[in-house]
Amino acid sequence: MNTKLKQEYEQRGYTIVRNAIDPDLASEVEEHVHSLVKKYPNIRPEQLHHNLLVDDPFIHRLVGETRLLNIVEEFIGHNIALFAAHYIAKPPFTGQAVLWHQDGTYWPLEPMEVISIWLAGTDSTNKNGCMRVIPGTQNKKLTLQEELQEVNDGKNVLGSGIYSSQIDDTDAVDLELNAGDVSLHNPSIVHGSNPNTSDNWRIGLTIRYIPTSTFVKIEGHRSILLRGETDPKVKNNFADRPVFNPQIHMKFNGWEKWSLK
Ligand SMILES: O=C(O)CCC(=O)C(=O)O
Repeated sequence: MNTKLKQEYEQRGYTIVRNAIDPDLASEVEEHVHSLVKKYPNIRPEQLHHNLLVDDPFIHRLVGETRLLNIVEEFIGHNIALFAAHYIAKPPFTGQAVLWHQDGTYWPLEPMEVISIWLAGTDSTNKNGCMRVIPGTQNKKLTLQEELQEVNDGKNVLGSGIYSSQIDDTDAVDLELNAGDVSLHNPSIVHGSNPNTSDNWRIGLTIRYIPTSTFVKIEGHRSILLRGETDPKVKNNFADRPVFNPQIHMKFNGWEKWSLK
């Protein structure tokens, strides 16, 4: 058990694991985003949401990566599911910002037992709009959705955020990562990111892991069972294991294992 990682997370509401996945897998993440951008030309690359990913064999392979699940198991135990994944890929010069928010505001999870991994598919720095957190805010109560400011100016990944008058970002920390690193954050911590005005892509995958005892209260939502057992008392839906189809899926290392049910 990596108690240092847990201690850091408990104290600060976030922590970082360097080289959490191999460079080859991180390169595939980058390639995957570019393949999805081609496949969905009318969808902004910051908006490649769970519904577009949940039947994709590469995503199942990636979120089920043993090294990631071993980290997650320390926090939420052995019975692990994916609640949601979302690529927030910011293109050069025009990449959108993410307004200050707490993830838990948006999630109908019962209980709110969940851990987020933010996986870097490219380097993610202050220059290209890395994620930023305000340490200590993981202990604040969740802002309700009706208390948020709605902002639909096309410049933000989320259409809402916490009013800036309620934010003190003096102590905000840039979570600068290299491709293949991950950060972990608490569902209550206030976080966001600046636009990408640099000439490089900033690619990140948000991966939300829950214990199978957490109920996802969204009609028709499909989670992915990744390790251990489902909980018979908790009626979540799970996606089937996808079958690799070269017409629609990116080829990746190990795709053959996904070519048969
Ligand atoms: O990708 C970003 O800049 C923000 C990510 C985020 O809000 C999250 O992972 O909850």
